[in-house]
Amino acid sequence: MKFIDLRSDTVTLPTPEMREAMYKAEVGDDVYGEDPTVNKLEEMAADIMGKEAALFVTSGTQGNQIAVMAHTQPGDEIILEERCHIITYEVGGIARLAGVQAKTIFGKYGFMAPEDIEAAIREENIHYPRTSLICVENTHNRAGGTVMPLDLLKRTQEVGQKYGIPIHMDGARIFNAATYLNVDVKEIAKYADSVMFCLSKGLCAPVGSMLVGTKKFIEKARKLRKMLGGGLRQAGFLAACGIVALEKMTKRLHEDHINARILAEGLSEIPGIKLDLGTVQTNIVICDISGLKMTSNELAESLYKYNIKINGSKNTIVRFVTHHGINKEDILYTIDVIKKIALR
Ligand code: TLP
Repeated sequence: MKFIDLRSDTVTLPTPEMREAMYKAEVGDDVYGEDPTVNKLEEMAADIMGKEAALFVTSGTQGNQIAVMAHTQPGDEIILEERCHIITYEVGGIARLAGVQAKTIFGKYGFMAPEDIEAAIREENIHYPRTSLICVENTHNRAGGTVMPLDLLKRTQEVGQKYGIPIHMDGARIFNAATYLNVDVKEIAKYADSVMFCLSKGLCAPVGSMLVGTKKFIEKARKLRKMLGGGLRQAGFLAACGIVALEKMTKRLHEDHINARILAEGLSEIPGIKLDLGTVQTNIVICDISGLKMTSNELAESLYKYNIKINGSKNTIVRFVTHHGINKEDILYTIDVIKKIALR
């Protein structure tokens, strides 16, 4: 039975080409640096992002956590947007693993104003922690897959440089951002000292993310990855899929963006659903269904009966994510079903 799975782009399955690449992959022990396929993927990733070096990590969460640990010392403070993934969905890891505290700032569309970042940077005072990192998320997941404008990124970088504070970008969906802006991904990555991006979301690889930065940063990150149990052995089987992801799958993301737009426009016409079309820039659609007098858990349950999966919760905010496994017919069917549920 086919399900239309709009819970996340993490549900994407490896393509036939990836399965083939896995079968044929040349592998070795990556902890010894001897897996040729992992080495190739890391070189490719660094090159694509315009950075000196890259590290294959098990997940986006691991990449972000390693980055925070590598850039900071326990007791430091780091600046992040209030709804970002690191704060919302990483199990409090920055407190537990890096031992840092968070200074969160609300940013319209998920992007902190450079003046607010500057105001939040601590001056020297015996009472204060040291501000040692600024994190940005691009695209911003909980703000609706929004893309950070390049001039805002540049101004954020300038604030970091003025105070000697590095910038880490959670670029889990950085290729969606590059697709939306129609720029080379380097044009985005150049504004951050380190970037984490995911192979296992819209790009369909089964496992893995990349962390990129300077050689020195990646050396430190490699050791931290080992400490966290992320030193994989014959990881080339996974890296082989990552290579296909980077060579092929970054070029089709506009299809997901078109489908998200169709879904958003369809939903925005349903009475009881509130949706800011301005936030629908990539493959994520977030709406508020409070007007339907149901929670998102209840909507999820109703949709499941029609073979549509979304993530539910006790509140009324609903997220839909389009990806390689979703086509236009799926989207039109989903709009029809939600209309039916809303009008009943
Ligand atoms: N996001 C997942 C869930 O964790 C919420 C999703 O379904 O969207 N940064 C961003 C911006 C992300 O959206 C995610 C995954 C991650 C980091 C973490 O990646 P993984 O899941 O590989 O740890």
